[in-house]
Amino acid sequence: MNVVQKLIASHLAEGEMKAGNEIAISIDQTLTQDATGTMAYLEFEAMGIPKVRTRVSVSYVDHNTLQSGFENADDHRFLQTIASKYGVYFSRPGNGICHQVHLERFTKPGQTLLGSDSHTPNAGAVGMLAIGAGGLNVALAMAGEPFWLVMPKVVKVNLKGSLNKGVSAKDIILDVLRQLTVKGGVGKIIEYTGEALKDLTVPERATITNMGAELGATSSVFPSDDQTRAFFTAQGRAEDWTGLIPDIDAVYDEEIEVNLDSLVPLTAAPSSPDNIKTVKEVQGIPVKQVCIGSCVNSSYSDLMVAARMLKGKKVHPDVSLTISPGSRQTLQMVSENGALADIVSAGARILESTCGPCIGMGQSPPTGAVTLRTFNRNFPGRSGTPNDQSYLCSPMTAAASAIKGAITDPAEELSAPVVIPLPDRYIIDDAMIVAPSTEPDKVVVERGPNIKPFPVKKPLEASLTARIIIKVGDNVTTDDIMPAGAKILPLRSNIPAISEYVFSKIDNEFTSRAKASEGGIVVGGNNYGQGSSREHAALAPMYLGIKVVFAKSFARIHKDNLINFGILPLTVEPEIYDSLEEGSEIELPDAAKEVRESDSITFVDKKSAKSYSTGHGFTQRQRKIILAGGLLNYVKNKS
Ligand code: MIC
Ligand code: SF4
Repeated sequence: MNVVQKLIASHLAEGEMKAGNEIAISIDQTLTQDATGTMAYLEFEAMGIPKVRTRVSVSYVDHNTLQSGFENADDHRFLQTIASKYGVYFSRPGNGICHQVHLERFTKPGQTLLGSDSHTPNAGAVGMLAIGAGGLNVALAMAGEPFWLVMPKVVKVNLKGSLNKGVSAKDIILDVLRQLTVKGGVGKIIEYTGEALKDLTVPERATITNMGAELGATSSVFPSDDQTRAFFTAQGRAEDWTGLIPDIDAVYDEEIEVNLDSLVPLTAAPSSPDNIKTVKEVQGIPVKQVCIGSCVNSSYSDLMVAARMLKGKKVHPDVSLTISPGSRQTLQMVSENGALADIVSAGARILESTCGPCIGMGQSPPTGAVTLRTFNRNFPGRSGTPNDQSYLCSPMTAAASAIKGAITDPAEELSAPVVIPLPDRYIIDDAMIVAPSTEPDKVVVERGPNIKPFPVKKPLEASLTARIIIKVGDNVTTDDIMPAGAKILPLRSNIPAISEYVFSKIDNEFTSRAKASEGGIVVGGNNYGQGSSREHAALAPMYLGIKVVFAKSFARIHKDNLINFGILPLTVEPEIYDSLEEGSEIELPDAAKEVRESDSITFVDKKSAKSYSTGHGFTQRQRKIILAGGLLNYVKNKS
C-alpha cells in the first residue's frame, strides 16, 4: 500500500477503498479558524453534545484580527468561551496562523485531521491525512461522526535530484501546479516520494502540501521519515513521532515527476495559481509591494531566508515590504536570534502573526501596481484592490525583488545557496494555547450582537421553478461568490448581513435580483467554487433562496457545502451550459421524486420550452441530505 491507502485503511469506518466509491473515515483531530469557526461551533452546539469526541480539537483565531469594530472582538470572546465549555483548545489571537501552529504543536503522523479551512492539508507534511471541509462537516467530526468523501485516486509525485541555488520548495509546488493546473487534483490525493525527500525538511514539505489545495486535491501527503522525526524532536515532541512509509511495491493511480536539478525559480502570474511562468520571463517588472507570510511560507525557515537576503541591504524606496510571521514561535525565534533586527533594519513593515494581507485584511496594494506575494492564492481582487496584479513566489524571489524594486531572479543575485538548517530546538512556549475548562458547566458562552442564529432550510419541494439570477464562467472562486476582506469578513457570524455581498465583486446587483425573484438559480462553468472551504459561499446563497447551481464541474469542498445546505449542485454538459441564459425561468417538475428515486434530474427551460435531463450522481446519503433540506436537518431526523 501507499501512504494514503495506509492512512485511509487505518481509519476506514464505512465503504470500500475503491477510487470513486463513497467512504467514511474516522477523524482524530479537528481544527477551526475564526472566520469559519463561529458557524462551526454554533452548529456543534445545536447538536446538543456535551463535549467533543475527537482526540484533539483546536480553535484558532488568525483571520479576523483587525478589530475595527466590535464584531471581531466579540467573536473572539464567543470562540474562547465556547471552546472552553466543549473541550476544545483555544489558540489566542497573536499565537499564529492555524496551519503553522497546528503543524508545530498538534500534528501526529498516522492520524487524521479535518479542518474548516482549505489549507488544512498543510499537516500532510508529517504523514497525516489532513482534509479541508465546511464548518458543518467539522462540527459533525467534533461530534464523533466519521467524515464522508469519495475515495480519491492517489497520484505519485516523484521528486528527483536536488534544489539549485535560488530555488526552493515553493518552486516545486508551483511546478506541480504548472503540470496539473487548478483543477488537476480534483478527486485525488497527491503523495510525494523519491530521492529528493531526504533533503526536504518538514517546513519545506508543508509549503508543498499546503498549496496542494490550489490543485483542487482532496489532500497531499508526505511519508513520515527521519526528517519528520528531526522536526518532532526539535519541537520537543519526539514521543509524538511514528514512522509511516509506502510499501516497496506500493501502487499508484497516476504518476508525475519533478526534477529538482533542472527546476528554476517560478511565479504564478495574475490571477490564478496555475498561471506559471519562470521568474526570468517576468524579470524587471516594477514592483510596488512585496508580502512575505501566509500559511504557505511563514515558517522560521522562510523568515530566516528573507532575513539572510535582507541583511545589510535596504528595501527599494518604491516598495512596501511586509512580513507576517506564521506563528508566535517563529516570531520568538527570529527575535531572539537577531534576524528580526536585520529585517527591520532593511525597512520591512512587521505585521501580526496572522493571515493579514493574504485574505485582504489590510495591506491592499496600490491601484495598477504589481504586488509580489509568498502566498498561495492570487485570485482576482483577493488582495482588496480591484484589478490587482498579484504574483506568487518563494521568499527568496520576494526578498531579492524587494531590494531591487522589480521582479528579480534570486538565482542570479546569490553567490551561494541560502541554506537554513532545521533548528535543534524550537522555542517552546504554549502560553497562548488555552486548555478547555475542567468545570465546563460553569463556563458561560459569551455572544455579542453580531452573532445571529444560522438559517434553517425546509425539506426539498416536490417541484421547483426559479429564475437564473447569474451566469458565470470557468474557475469561479469562493472569493467571487462570497468575498472576504476587512469589510465583509467580520460579518461571518451574521448570515443576513453577509448575504448582502454575495457575488458583489462581479455583480453588485446580484443580491437585489435574488431578493426580487425570491430566490433563483446560479449557472457556473468548470471548477465552480474553487478555493476556500467557506460554507458561507453556500449558506448565504441559501439564505437568499438559491435552490440550484448548474455547472460544468464543481470543486470538491464547495459541492459538499452546497449539498450540506440543501442546494442542488447539478453538473451539465457544455452545450446545456451554453443554452442557459440569465433571466430564464427553469422548472424542475419532479425534483424531490427524482432525487429520491432516479439517477437523473429533468428540467425545462421555459423560455425555449426545451427539456433536458442530467445525471445528478448523488449517493444514497447525499440524496437523503438534499431531501431533508441540508445536513443539519438530516442529522436531526436521524437522531
Ligand atoms: C482562504 O485562504 O481563502 C481562507 C480565508 O483561509 C479560507 C477560509 C475562509 O474563507 O474562512 C479557506 O481557505 O478555506
Ligand atoms: Fe490564512 Fe491565507 Fe492561509 Fe487562508 S491561505 S489560512 S487566509 S494565510
